Amino acid sequence: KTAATVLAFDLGASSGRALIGKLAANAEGGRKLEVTELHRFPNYAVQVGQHLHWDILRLLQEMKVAIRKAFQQGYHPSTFGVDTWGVDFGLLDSHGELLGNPYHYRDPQTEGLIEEVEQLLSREEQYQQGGLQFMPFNTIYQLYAMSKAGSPKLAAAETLLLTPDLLVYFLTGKKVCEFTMATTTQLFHPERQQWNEPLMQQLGIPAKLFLEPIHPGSRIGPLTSEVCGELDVPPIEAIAVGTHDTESAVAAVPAGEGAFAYLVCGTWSLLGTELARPLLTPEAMALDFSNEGGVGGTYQLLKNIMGLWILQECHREWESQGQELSFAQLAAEAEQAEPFRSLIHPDDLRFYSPSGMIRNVQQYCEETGQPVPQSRGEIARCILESLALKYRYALEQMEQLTGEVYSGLHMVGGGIQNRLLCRFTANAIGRSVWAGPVEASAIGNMLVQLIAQGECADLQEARQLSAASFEVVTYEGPAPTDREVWGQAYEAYLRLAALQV
Ligand code: LFR
Repeated sequence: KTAATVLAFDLGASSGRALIGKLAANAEGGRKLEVTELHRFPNYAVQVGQHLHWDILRLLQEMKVAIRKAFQQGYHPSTFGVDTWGVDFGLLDSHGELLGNPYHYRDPQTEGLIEEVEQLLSREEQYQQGGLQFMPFNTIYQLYAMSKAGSPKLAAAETLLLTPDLLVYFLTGKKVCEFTMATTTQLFHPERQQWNEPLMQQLGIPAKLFLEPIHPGSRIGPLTSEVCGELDVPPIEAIAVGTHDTESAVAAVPAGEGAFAYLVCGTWSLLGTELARPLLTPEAMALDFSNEGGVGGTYQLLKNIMGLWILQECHREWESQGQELSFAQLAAEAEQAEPFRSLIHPDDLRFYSPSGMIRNVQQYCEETGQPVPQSRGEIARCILESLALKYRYALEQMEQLTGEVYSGLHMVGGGIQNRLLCRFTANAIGRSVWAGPVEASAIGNMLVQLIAQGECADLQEARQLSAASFEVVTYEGPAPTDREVWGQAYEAYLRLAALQV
C-alpha cells in the first residue's frame, strides 16, 4: 500500500495556500506527517462601488494551478479538502450558477444591524439560538442587509454555499453544507442542531437556501470530468474537512488529553477551549464568547479578537507609501521601541474597517491621553503589547466561564512567526506559551482527511500525529521583574478597557 497523500487548501483573508501532506515513518518506527507547500497566493478585498468583494474566481483559478502542480511534481493525493475564513458565502441560481461576487465580511452593509436585529429578538434569545459573539459580519447580518435592501440576488437565489463549500462545488459539482461553517452563520441552532427557520422567516431570509449540514470527515465526491480534463489529472475526491479555518487549526493543536487553551493566530486571533457541548449561559453571552461547531462533534468556546489585522493594515500602508518592509524588520523595530509607551484596545470598532489604520491607532492614543506613537517600531510595539494584554483578559474570562485553570496557552497559525508576539503573550499571561504548528489550519484539514481515509482513528489520535510531526517552541512565562512590569501594564490596559462601551 502506498503512503497516504492528501492535498489541503487553506484560504485566509490575506493569503491562500495549497499544501501536500504525506504520511511517513519516523525514526522511532512511528508515523509522522510530512508537509510540503505547493502554492501560495495573496488574497484581498476588491472594492466595487460601495461594496467589498472577494475575487472568488481568481481563488478558484489558483486552486486549479495548485492541483496541476501537485501531479506535475509527482504527488498523487487521493483526496483534498478546503478550509477558509468563516461566515461568507455565495448564492446560486436555479441553474447552479453563481449570482454575483460574494461579499467580503468587512463590507459596510452590515453596519448597525446587530442593534436592529436586537429589536426583533432579544440578545438573550439570539444567543440561545445562535451561540455566537455578536460580530457585525456574521452571516445573519449579511443576509439581513440583503433582505432589507430587496436584493435581486437574494430573490433569485436557490442555494447558499458558504465559501469553502462554494469552492468545492466549483471543483466537484456537489453542493454541500459543512457543519463547522454552518455554525458561523448565527442561523444554526446549537441545541436543536438544525437551521433556525423561524428566525430566518422573521428576517426575510429564505429558508430554502440552506442545505442539511454534513460533518467533517464526510466524503463529497470526485473532481468533475471538466476539471480533470482541463488540468489533466485523475478524479481525486473532496472530503468535507473542518472547513472553517479556525476549526481546522484547532484540530491540529498538539494537545494531550484534558482541557487546554489555545490561540489561533492569524488575521484574527481566536482564543478558546474545546468543550463537548456549547455553553450558552448568560455569563458566556455577557463576556461575548462564541460557541462554534468543531471537528469530531466538539464545540469551541472562543473569543474573536481583532488580531494581527491591525498590524497587517499598518504594514500595507507603509508599503503603499513606498517603504519596503518585511514583517521581520517590523518586529525588529518594535523590539527596539520603548515598552508600554501607549496601548490600544484592539477590539475598538475603529480598527475593524480597512481605512487609515496608522491614523486610527494614533488617534486612539491621543483621545485616551497617551503618548502618540510615531515611528513604525512604536506603532507596532503598541499593537503587539496591546494584543498580548487582550489575550490575558480573554484567557482569564474563559477561566471564569469554564472553571478551569489552564497551565499555559497553545499558539498556532501564521501569527506565531512573530516571535515577539509569542514572547509578549507568555509575559502577559504569566505562563508558558507553546507555539506550533504554523500551518495549523492546513494540517488540521489534512488530519480530517486522514481520519476519513481510516489512517487516524479519531481527533485524539490525529492530535498525537500533529504533536509527533511538527516543531513546538516553548516560551517560558516571565522572569519576576517582567511579571511585575507586565502586571502594571495590565492594570493600564484594564483602565482602557473600562473606557470601552
Ligand atoms: C479566522 C476566521 C474567524 C472568523 C473570521 C471571519 O480566519 O475564520 O474564525 O470569525 O475569520 O470569517
